[in-house]
Amino acid sequence: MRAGRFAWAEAGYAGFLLSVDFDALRAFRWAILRLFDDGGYAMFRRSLRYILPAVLAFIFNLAHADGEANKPGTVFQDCTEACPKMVWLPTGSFSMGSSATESGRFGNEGPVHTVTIAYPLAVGQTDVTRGEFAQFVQETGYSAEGDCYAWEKANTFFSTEVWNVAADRSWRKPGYAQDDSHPVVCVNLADVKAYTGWLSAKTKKPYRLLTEAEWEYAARAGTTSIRYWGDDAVMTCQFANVADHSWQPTSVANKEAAFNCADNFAHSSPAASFQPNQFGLYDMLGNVWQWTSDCYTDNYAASPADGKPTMSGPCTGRTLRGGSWDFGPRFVRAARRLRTPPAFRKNQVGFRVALAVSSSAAVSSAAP
Ligand SMILES: [Ca+2]
Repeated sequence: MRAGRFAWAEAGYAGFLLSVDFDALRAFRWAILRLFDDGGYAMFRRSLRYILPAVLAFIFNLAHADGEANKPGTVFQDCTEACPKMVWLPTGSFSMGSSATESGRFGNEGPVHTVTIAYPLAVGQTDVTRGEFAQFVQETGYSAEGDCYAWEKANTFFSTEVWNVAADRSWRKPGYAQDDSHPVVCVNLADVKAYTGWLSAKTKKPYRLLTEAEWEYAARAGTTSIRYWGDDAVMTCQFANVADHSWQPTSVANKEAAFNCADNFAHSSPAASFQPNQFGLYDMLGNVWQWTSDCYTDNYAASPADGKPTMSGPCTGRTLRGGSWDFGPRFVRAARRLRTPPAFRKNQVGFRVALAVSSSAAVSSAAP
C-alpha cells in the first residue's frame, strides 16, 4: 500500500538524489534537527519520510518538464511584443559544404567536413520581419536609415547592373513594395547587432546571429541534396521565392539567370509564404540573404567542427547565406556562400536570430 502510494514520489526523490550535493544536504538536515526537541523529532522524521519526497518529486518533475520544452520542433516566443518565433532544433552532425560533383558548385564550398551541433539550439522560424524590426526601432530610437545598395543599372549609360547605392533607400523604403510581414532588408551588421542586443536585454536571453555552420545545419535539416527539397531546380518555386518568371531584372541579359518556374513574387514575399523545411524553418533558402556571424574565409580548411564561428583573419567580409528573390539556381543552394562587407546595407539582405542554451560560454557568446 505504502509502496503504491509513494512510488511516484520516491522515484522523483531517487532522481533528485542523482544530482544532490550530499554535504549540503547533511548540513541542512543537521540544522533542522537542532530546531526540534525529542517529541518534535519523531514528527519531523515522519515528515522527512513522506512529505519531503513528495516535495522533491515535484521539483524534479518541474525540472523534467523544463527539459521537455527544448524538444525539437517546439515553437516558442520570449515576448508577445514582436519577439521572433523560435524553433528548437535537434542536436546532431552533418556534412558541411558541397562535393566536387555538385551542379553549380563554387570553389569556396569545401572541403566537405563534419560539424556536430551538440548543444540545444533554437533558430528563428522565419527571417526577422520588418514589423519586428520596426518594434525595435520604435522602442530604442535606433537609426538604420539610408545608403542601401541594390543590384541595378546605375544609369542609362551602363547596360548591365552594378551595386548601386541610394541615400534615400532604407529598410522602410527598400525600392519595392513591402509590408510588416516581409523580412526586413537594408540592414547591415551593426544594425543586426543593435537588434540582437536589444532583444537580449528585453528577454534576458543571449540572442545572436547564427554561425555559418549553424546556418547550414539548420538549412539542410538532415538533407544532403542541393536544396532541402531535392536536386531538381524546377521544383524550387514550390518551396522558395527566387529569381523566377516574375522577376524583372533591369538587364535583359540577366533574365536567363532565373529559375525556369513561377513563384509569383517579383521581389520579397511575406515571411513563411512557402513550405518549411524538415526542421520547421521557413525561407532558409530564397526570399532574402541572411547574415551569419562568421568572418568570411575562402574555404573550410581551418573551420571549427563544433558549430562555433570562424573569427580569424582581418574579417573585412562576413558571410551571407541562403540566396534571395533576385538570384538563380547557382546561388540558391544550401552550400552557397557570399562574401559581403559588414557595413553594407542591401535591399535583398536580412537576417534571422539564434538562441543557444549551452553550458559552453564560447558558444553562448558567439558573435554578434
Ligand atoms: Ca520570385
